[in-house]
Amino acid sequence: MKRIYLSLGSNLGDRVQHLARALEQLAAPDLHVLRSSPIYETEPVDYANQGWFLNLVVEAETTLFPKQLLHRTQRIERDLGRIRTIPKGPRTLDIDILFYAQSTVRTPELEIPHPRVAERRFVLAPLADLSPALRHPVTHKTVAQMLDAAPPQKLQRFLPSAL
Ligand code: GSY
Repeated sequence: MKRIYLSLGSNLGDRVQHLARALEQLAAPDLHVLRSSPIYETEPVDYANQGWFLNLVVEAETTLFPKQLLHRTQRIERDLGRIRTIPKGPRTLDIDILFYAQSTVRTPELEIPHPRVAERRFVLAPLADLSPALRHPVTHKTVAQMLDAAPPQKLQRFLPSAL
């Protein structure tokens, strides 16, 4: 069993429902969701001309290998109606793999830890609610330290938890 952290985001349609359905679909015999963070409403980064996101982070345990996990998360994104239109633009659901135990993966298809984890308050704030002392396997910084150093981004708590 490997401990993993996933970031979920939605900024199209019924955002709470998309996150709730994604959490339901993540739960499986080979993936056990342990905890889900509060939901934050967050201003968009990278592509500003779009609606605000709802974001949360999930802590889970899985027997899936990283590539299998990626394919699982991509299938859930597709099932929830994700259509890739504008790159970095609006989406019903996005699932990013943040950490896979203390492992690193670098392939054209997949990078773990997520390459932008330290820059994204919309990831670090909910992650810090779950595991502030978790360390990045390459920089060895804790989540709390990364959150302190991250660039500004507007966000606020929206709901206590989606579970
Ligand atoms: O990479 C996740 C999709 N995404 C988000 C997001 O989930 N939240 C916010 N606030 N901005 C984002 N920009 C992108 S791309």
